[in-house]
Amino acid sequence: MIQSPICEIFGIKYPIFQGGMAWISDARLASAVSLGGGAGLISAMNAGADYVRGEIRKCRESVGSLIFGVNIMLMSPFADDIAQLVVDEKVPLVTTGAGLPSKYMPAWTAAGIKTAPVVPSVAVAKKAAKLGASAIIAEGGESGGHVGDLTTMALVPQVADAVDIPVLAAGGVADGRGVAAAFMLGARGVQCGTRFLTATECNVHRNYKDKILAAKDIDTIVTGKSLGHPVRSLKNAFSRRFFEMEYDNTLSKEAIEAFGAGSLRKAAVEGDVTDGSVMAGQIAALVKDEAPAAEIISRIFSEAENILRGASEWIK
Ligand code: TUI
Repeated sequence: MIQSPICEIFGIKYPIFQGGMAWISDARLASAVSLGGGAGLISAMNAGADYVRGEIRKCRESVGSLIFGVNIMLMSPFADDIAQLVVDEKVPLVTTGAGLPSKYMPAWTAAGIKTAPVVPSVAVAKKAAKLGASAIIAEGGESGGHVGDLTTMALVPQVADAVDIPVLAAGGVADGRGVAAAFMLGARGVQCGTRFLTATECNVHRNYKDKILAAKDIDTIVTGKSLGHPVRSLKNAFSRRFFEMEYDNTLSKEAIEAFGAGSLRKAAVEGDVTDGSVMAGQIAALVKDEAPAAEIISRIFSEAENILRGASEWIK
C-alpha cells in the first residue's frame, strides 16, 4: 500500500480523486470511485441546486459513510447556491475550479468540509493554502477542459515547495507510471479525469467513449486562448472550426462564444462528437480499455507500487 497523508486526511484507501467533469461526473461515477477506494466527485458544473442536491443524495445513498465530494466550477452562475448547498447537505469534500473559493472557505471550514482547490500556478496555490484548504490539486495544462499554462512536470514540484499542505497532481496521469512520477515530483496523490471517461460506470455518451479509445497522442487541441479561457479537447470539426474562428479578426468575441455555447453537452450527452466539444486530456491515447472504476484504481496503484518499489534498482 502507498502511504500518503492524502489517505489519512480524506480517509481513502488510494490517494486518488476523480476529476469533476461537467456533464459527465454524476452520482454514478462518483460513487463507483468512492466505493473503489478513491474520492469520487460530482460535478456541479453550471447546474442549479435541485440537480446537484439529487446527485448528492444518490451518491450518499450508495457510498454510505465513505467520502465523496462536489466539484464547484466557480464561474457557474449558481456557485453561491451550490456553496450553500454543500453546507446544508453536509457534503464531506469540496473541490473547486476556475477561480479561488475565498468567499466560501470560512463557511466550509466551519461546517467541517474538507477542501481541495484546483490551481494552475504557484501564486494561486499559496492563496488557496492561506485560505485553509486541506490539500491542493496542482493541475497542469495536459488536462482536459479549462487549462492553465504550465505543464504538470513544471507545476507540481513548484507547488509542492510553495505550500505546506499535501499536493495532488492532475493533468497527464492515467496509469501507475503517472502516479509514480507524480510522487517523485512531490505530490502525495493524483486527480484523474480522462482515465475515468471509459469507466463502466461513466454515463458519458458511447460515442464520446469511443472517441477517447481511438485517440492518438497528438489528437488534442487547445482552443479559447485568445478569449481568455483556454480549453483542451479532442480535435474534430468543432474544435478546428473554433480555432479558425478565434484567429479570424472579422468575427466578434461574442460570435465565437456563441458558437461554443452548449458544445460540451452536445458531445457528452447527445453523442455528437463531430460538432460538439470532446474535452479530454493529452493522456487520452493511453486510455485503451473500459473497466469498472474500482478496477481502474486498483490497477493504477498496483502498477505504481511496483514501479516505486523497483526504483531503488536505478541506484548503484
Ligand atoms: O475547471 C477546470 N476545468 C474545467 S471547468 C470546465 S466547464 C467549461 N465548460 C465549457 C467551457 C469552458 C469551461 C471544463 N473544464 N479545471 C480546474 C482549473 N482551475 N483549471 C484552472 C483553474 C483555475 C484558474 C484560475 C483555478 C484558479 C484560478 O484562480 C485565478 C484567480 O486568481 O482567481
